[in-house]
Amino acid sequence: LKLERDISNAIFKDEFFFVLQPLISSVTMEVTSAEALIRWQRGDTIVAPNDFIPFLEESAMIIEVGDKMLTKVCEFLVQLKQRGLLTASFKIAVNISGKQLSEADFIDKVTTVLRKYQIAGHYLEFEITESVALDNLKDTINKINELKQIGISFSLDDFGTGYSSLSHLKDLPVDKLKIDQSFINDINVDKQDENLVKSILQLAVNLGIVTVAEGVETKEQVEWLKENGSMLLQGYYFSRPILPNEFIEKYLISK
Ligand code: G
Ligand code: G
Ligand code: MN
Ligand code: NA
Repeated sequence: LKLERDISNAIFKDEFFFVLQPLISSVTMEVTSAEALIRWQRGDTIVAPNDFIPFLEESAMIIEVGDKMLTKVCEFLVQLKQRGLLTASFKIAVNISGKQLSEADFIDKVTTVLRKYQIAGHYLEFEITESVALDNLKDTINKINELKQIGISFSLDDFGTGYSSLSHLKDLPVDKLKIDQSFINDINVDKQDENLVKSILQLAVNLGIVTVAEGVETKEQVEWLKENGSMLLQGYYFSRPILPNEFIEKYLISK
């Protein structure tokens, strides 16, 4: 298939890059971190991850591409550090696929890249989804704990969309819970969604987990989420995912 051949060529030609979307504190309204989102420069079109990540995952090429993403994010952090733009509380969140996390040498790879670039672990966050986490719960918990030892934090992505079990959430040592945008969309329209998000926020408070509301698009949503205690906000209302250089200009230099 042409797509598959193009994808494997894309790895050699280094056609993958990332954009950054800021996460904003609902208390200070300052940017606290950013999520790195992969893109594929295929000729003169930019391909979104949903159109190629599934292929990468099927073929195990996701390992190579995921490793490369981590390297690129570390290189970006080095650039920030050298320019004096890296504050101690800033971090970049990287999406980690289940195939990566279940690799036996995943932790070795992560520590090696951090050492190579002299980047402290607390500058990184790993986003995993519920399905990944529950795939092999015991192994996942062990790996998360080991990576947390070197300062890397974890967030549970797309919360609410998987075959989630609230009882598993208690066992997963994640720092953040990202409430899927499908629940945020109708937060001040649909009473049921409103109640659902309220209970997720309450649950997170009880478990001592920081909440992130994803897909925030309106001022009304921002107000509602502030009032109801979502600690971090992410979405087009603040910014679309933008190129790393734009992110520097917009959020790290101009302040
Ligand atoms: O950027 P966009 O909203 O189109 O991202 C769509 C999906 O692709 C999201 O679910 C996101 O988690 C996933 N994704 C983005 N970047 C990466 C990446 O580097 N690795 C993996 N495994 N998934 C990613
Ligand atoms: O990793 P995750 O599954 O959370 O991917 C987030 C996806 O949501 C990315 O593809 C990103 O481009 C997209 N996204 C981010 N903010 C918004 C938003 O405000 N509205 C919509 N519709 N999509 C968003
Ligand atoms: Mn994510
Ligand atoms: Na998400």
